[in-house]
Amino acid sequence: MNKPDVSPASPRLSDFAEPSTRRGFLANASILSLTIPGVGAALAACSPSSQATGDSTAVSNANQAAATGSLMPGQHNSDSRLDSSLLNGHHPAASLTGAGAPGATAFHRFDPILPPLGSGDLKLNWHTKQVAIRISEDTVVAGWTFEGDTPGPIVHCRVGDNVEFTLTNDVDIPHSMDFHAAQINPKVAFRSVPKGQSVTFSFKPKYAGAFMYHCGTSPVLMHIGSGMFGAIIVSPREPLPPAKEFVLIQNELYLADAANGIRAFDYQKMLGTFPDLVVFNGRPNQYMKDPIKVKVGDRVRFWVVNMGPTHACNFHVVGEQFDTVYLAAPPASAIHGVQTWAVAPGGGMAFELVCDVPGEFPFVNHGFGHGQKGGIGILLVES
Ligand SMILES: [Cu+2]
Repeated sequence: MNKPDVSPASPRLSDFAEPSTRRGFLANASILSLTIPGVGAALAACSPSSQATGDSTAVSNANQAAATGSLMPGQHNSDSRLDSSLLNGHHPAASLTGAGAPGATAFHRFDPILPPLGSGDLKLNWHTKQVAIRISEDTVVAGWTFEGDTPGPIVHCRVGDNVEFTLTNDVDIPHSMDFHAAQINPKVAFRSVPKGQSVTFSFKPKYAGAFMYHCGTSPVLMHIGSGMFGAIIVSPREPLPPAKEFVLIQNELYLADAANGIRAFDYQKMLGTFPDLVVFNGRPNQYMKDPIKVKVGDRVRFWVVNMGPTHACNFHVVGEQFDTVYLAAPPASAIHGVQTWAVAPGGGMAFELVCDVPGEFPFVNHGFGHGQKGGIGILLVES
């Protein structure tokens, strides 16, 4: 985790809105229930109708969830798909936001397929955007993003490729970019940039692997926790065995109550480390409803990256064993015959399995307190 040289002002609710839509976004979002010093005043000044919920605590959240009875489903079925199917309904901590979120993006399934390699060097020109994102049928979140979605775009390159990256900040809050695949002076490359300015840097990944990228602007917890992250997958120069390759990015969501249909990210909850949702690729249970499909005989390679910001991803596939897990840069550090392996926050690893039999295989965070909060999907192996 880098520590940028620039110390931006404390983020404000008003920072969330583009100038042209500031009033509307304040009315709709009224939300950043942050308890960073100064934010409360900004809230009050900028949004008289806001419903500050900065006093949310893990305890009250637990009480709320318990009050719904939703953490005690009282259901059991020996079929793992059916067990996990209780997640297909409304999430315990997700208040209904329904259609009352004007301007929100339509729900889309985040494509987990690893993008193909390009012809060589990469030149990326990204912008920061603040977007109300529908992450499920009933939940819209107020996202801080790279390129308008969370996670941001999946980057795929090879060891030694030159990655030239430019970040332009279009919003009022300073932002930055920290690529874990880079070896570079963070004080220069990963510095925060204010609105209207850009930062450009280049790097050549030295190691293969699944790497995180994220905004590193202080407080980093809030910028990651609000959606500013993604994955860069670095393939080795010598190709790995042919496989169907997917990227799974785990992150936790700490959400304030809905205000006008939109749930802000709650910094106080982030500090409490008791998430409302733990998800793969930004949306709870999306691969339960629309599984990842492969064929019998396929080798599947999951590039698993854990954005955190705080908890581990204890990756496991029900009914399968990992043929190979690469503890570090593939193809080195391979271990075989693995049931579960933890990916640390800020870390990433490659997991391979060979689909010998057809069926529905749930991939889960086997820390089930988190798996039950949305960190689960289905690998559908078809004959
Ligand atoms: Cu940021």
